[in-house]
Amino acid sequence: MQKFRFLTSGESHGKALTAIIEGLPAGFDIDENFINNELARRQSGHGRGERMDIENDKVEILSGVRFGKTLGSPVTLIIKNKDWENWSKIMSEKADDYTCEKSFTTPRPGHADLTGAVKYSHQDLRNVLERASARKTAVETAVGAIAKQILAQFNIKCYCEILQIGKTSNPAEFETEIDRAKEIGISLGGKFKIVYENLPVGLGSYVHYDRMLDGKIAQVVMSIPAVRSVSMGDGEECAGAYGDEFQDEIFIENDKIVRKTNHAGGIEGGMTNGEELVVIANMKPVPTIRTALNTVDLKTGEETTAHFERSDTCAVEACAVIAENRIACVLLDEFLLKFGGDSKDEIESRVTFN
Ligand code: EPS
Repeated sequence: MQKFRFLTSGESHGKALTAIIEGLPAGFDIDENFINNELARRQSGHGRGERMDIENDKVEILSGVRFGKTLGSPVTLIIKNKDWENWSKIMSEKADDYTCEKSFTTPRPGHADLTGAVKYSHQDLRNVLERASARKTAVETAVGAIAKQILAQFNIKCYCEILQIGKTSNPAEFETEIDRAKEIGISLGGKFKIVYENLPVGLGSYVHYDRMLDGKIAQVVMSIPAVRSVSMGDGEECAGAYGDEFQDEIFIENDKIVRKTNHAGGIEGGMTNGEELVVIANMKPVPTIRTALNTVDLKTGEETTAHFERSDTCAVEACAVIAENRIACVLLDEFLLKFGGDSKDEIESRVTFN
C-alpha cells in the first residue's frame, strides 16, 4: 500500500535522469532551490570523483507544480547530464550509431558488472554499468528533497553525521585518510547516522510485515549502491545487550509519558514512538579502484585485472545525503497514509503528533 510513489529512469552518461512522482497532495510549497541545494550536497564531500567537476546538478520541474505549489497531479523531474555531450555517440539510442568504444568485458569485483551481464545477457558490461552506477541517486535525491520540504512544513526535520571513514572514527582524520587512499589507488567506505526529529507517533504499523517502518527504512537505505548494513538506534549493539538495559523504560513526567533513553532509535513495533528516528548505515568502499583486482575477461575466459574508469575515492558524505532523502520518501508516504487527504489544508486539519 503506497500513497507517495515514484519511478526514476536514466543512465549515468545518457541524456538525463528523470522521475515521475504520483500521490503528492495539492497546495504544498515546492522550492526548486531547496532541491538544487540537496543536489549540491550530494555532489559534495571530500573524495568525490572527477565527474563532480563536470556536473552541476540542477532539477527542472516539468509538471505537477504551478506558481511554486503542487497541483495534486503527477510531478515530473529531469536532471540533464552535462557529460552526455562527451558520450552522445557511445550512449546513442540509434542502432546506426553502434560503436564498441568504451565497451568492456572485465567485470569489477563488487559492482553489478558480472551478475548484471548474466541476468540481462549483456556482452558489453557498459550496458550494466550505466544504470547500476550511483549516478541515478541524483534524481532519487531530488524526489526525496520534495518529500523533505513537505515534511518540513510539519516541522519534521533531519540531519546526518559521518561516524567513520575507512578505519578512523576521528573526524579530524577523515580527510587525511581519504587523501592517503587516493594516493595509493584504493577507495574507502564508512559509517553514517541519519536522525529525523519531531515525527508523529504511529507512522508504520505492526499489523503486517510490510507495514513495519523499520523494515521499510532499512530497504530504502540498504538499496543505496554500496550500503551493506543498516540498523535502527543502538541496533548494532543489541546482540550483546541485556534485556534490562536495552529497552527504553517508560516514565510519567508532568502528566506526560516520557522515555529517558532511545536505544530503539524512535521505532517500536514497527511504528514511530515519538522519539528521534535514528538510522545507522555502513557503506563499503566503492568497487572501482586503480589497484588491480583480479577478474575474468568474459570474452576470453582468461584471468586478468578489473576494468577501471574514473570514480570516487570516498562517497560516504554523498551516501548520507542520499539516505536522508530516501528516508524522507518513506516517512512522507507513511505520513500521508496516516493523515490522508488530497490537499495541504485537508491534511493540516487532521495531523496529530501523539
Ligand atoms: C556518480 C557518477 C558516476 C561516478 C560515481 C558517482 O560518474 P562517472 O561514472 O561518469 O564518473 O563518478 O559512481 C560510481 C563511482 C559507481 O561506482 O557507481 C554520481 O553522480 O554520484
